[in-house]
Amino acid sequence: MNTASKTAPFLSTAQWRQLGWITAGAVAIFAGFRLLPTGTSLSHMDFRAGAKNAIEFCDPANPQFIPVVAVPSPVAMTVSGGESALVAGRRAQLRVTLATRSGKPIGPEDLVYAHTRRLHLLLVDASLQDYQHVHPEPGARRGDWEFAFTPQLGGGYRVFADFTPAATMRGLYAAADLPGAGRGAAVAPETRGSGTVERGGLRFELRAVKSPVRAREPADFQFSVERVDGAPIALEPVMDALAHLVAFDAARSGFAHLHPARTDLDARTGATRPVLNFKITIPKPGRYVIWAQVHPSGSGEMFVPFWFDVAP
Ligand SMILES: [Cu+2]
Repeated sequence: MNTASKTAPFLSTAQWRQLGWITAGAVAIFAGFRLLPTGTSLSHMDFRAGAKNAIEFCDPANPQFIPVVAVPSPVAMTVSGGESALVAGRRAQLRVTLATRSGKPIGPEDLVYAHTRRLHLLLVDASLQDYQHVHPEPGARRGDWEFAFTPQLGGGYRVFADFTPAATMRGLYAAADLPGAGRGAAVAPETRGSGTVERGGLRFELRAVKSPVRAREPADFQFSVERVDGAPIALEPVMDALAHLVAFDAARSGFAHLHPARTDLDARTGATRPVLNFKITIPKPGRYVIWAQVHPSGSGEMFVPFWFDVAP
């Protein structure tokens, strides 16, 4: 057998050229895909909670009270802008800055839409009598999120952030404090213990199905809205649900964000007293407030507080 044929190329020049083009094409497509904005450049490793990750993995089917302040979040959150301290009644233009513990900024492409928004801020004053829920917009610099709010009360506000990284698809939280001028408001006695609040011709009721509510036991709550005059009432969706309940403990160590068991929005029309069911498990006994966020049509969004005790 002659050696010439052994080393002769097994492809013709034309075939080599074709192979070259195909390879070049494949490389170009691969490079093209690599260059496509794939959303987040962060990985799940960027959101690993160093400590016991009680803060992660909020299971929407069994909402828990999240001890946001007690457990270090894998996300660093700072709030800046506005004046040195909040002033009751004065609108403050503020900025939240989110970054991973290693300092990587967390921008809009790093968070997925959850309840119609990428980032939810829950702001509550020290007396728990003013709760506001705002949705910051991405700022000019990656990691910055701009928002404005008008504190109703003096003293400082705690800001809780609620978001879902695209890299983990699991709810995550962080918290920061906003100092405020003046003394905080004392808790007004008449707000204690009443499961019914009347406001603007509407009657709101929140009651625990089984009383007392006990720590570490799943508790069912029923929330209802009706017109004092008995006329039919419609509820407009708020962040894709008919109402949101947020529970805070007196120390503002964390919160629980509850959504109605019923996810369909059919309960919007025609009823005279729509009733929504919620479930929550609270780990520690003590005094809590549940703020209901609801949008009765024609009344705009409303925030209504209900106080209750959790027994040991
Ligand atoms: Cu929200």
